[in-house]
Amino acid sequence: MSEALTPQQLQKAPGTQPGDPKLDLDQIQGDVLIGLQKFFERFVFFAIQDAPAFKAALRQDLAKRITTTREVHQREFDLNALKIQGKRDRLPLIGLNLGFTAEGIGLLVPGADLGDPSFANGAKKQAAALNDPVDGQGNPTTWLAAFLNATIHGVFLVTGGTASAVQEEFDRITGLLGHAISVVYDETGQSRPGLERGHEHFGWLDGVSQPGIKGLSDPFPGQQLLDPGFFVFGYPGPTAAPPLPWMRNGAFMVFRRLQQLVPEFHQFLVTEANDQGMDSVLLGGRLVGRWQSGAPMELTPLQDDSTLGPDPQRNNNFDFADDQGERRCPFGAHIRKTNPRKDIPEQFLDPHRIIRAGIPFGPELSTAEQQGDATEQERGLMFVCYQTSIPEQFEFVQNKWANNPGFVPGKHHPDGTVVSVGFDPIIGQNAGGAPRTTDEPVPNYPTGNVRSTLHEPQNFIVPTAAAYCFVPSIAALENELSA
Ligand code: N7H
Repeated sequence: MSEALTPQQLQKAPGTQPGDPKLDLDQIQGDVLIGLQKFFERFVFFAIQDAPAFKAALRQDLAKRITTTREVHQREFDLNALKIQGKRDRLPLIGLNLGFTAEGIGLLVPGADLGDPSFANGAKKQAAALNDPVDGQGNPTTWLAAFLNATIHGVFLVTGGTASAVQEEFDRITGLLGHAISVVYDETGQSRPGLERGHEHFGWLDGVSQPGIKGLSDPFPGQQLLDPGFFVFGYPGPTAAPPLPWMRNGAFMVFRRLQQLVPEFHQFLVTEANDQGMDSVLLGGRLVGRWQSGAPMELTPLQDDSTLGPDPQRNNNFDFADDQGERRCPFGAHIRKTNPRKDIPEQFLDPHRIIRAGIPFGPELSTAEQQGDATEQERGLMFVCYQTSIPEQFEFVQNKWANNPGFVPGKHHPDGTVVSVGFDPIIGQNAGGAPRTTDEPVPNYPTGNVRSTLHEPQNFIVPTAAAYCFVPSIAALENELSA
């Protein structure tokens, strides 16, 4: 998750090598490649009630208010400068981005085919294929009613450094649109407080690893540098030309509201670690592939190093190539399942990378929840990711990697038997919610003489909503979508 202002982002310099594609930073919405700066992020899902009025507002006012990649990039440097001066003031930093579902695009540009079957189907129809719990008709059983029953045409992402800045922008947008839209679902995610800033609700530092982008990023050691066309249309990458010319500088956004059962997960770590005769903090680290501080197990397998996690020069400088016995990190660890690095050849890895840009939602744990080991108030992650193909990127990672116990294939135990890697213990979903296993939770570093299996009795992440959107360029908002 790139909750903006990660250490990487703050320290990153604009890097363009000769021959790199020239990105149109004024056209690409700001959340796509770098991430809007956000302490608060309001997700405003809406239905268009009056298409001509909506188009008029979009053309005249809204498109100009959208925060671009250039602005986000500039803000990083401004913030970095403040940080260097030791100033920690919260700036308003209002951000606004806008995406449309297939139904929304269909209303604005009738007959438009964006060439992505999952986008066209919509998130609800794709839920069963992701192993979200569904009923006999394929309807998700754990989703919020608004995402099951209502028509959603689009979403505004309203971000800012303060709650009041976000509220002001929300009022401005809804004021401009008047009766042209009705709000279907509205929820604000926010960074966790104090030292937990940048950490998701299970406790881990998030936003540590993102792919670098040619023409934009100066890669840190170990950071893969990819063609921009994997994430934004109209540039070198998997698809030479977008299916429609106005898709240039646009991207697909996947939104998933993922509830996290935090006390239950922590209790599970303690019980399981006890059964396996190990430390629960170490077990958690092996399931994610990083210590809570962000330090990779690959670089420090037996004890945390709190200086490593926030250090972009070191925190991705590993590739699993020298760890074919799961000694440092299990094959099934969340970060190894979702980015297996050198476990698989580059040509099978690159087409499936995503840029993450989520934010936590919900309150901190109450004392009662901590003491009772049971969730009473909902909390979790507003997971957001960007790509140019939903089936090949988000859905592929969730379905073909995290949910697939056979991935990574071709791994062997020291005795020659094949490793059944198991599910991603964080996000893996088994059809019907059946219990899941993952290989080698117990550290076998450095000797490799322990063999163990993790038994997970339940999912600790519950999908509660999803939407597939297209996030157009500024020009498309001003022209084709508002014509
Ligand atoms: Fe994951 N977590 O807290 O355990 N994730 N993730 N994720 N995730 C990552 O590198 C988490 C989810 C990826 O390149 C970290 O930012 C949680 C989904 C990918 O090394 C942590 C949820 C999908 C990476 C978490 C969740 C992914 C990644 C390490 C849900 C895609 C980069 C810190 C509530 C389908 C891997 C970091 C790499 C990293 C957690 C969801 C994918 C701590 C709690 C749905 C590609």
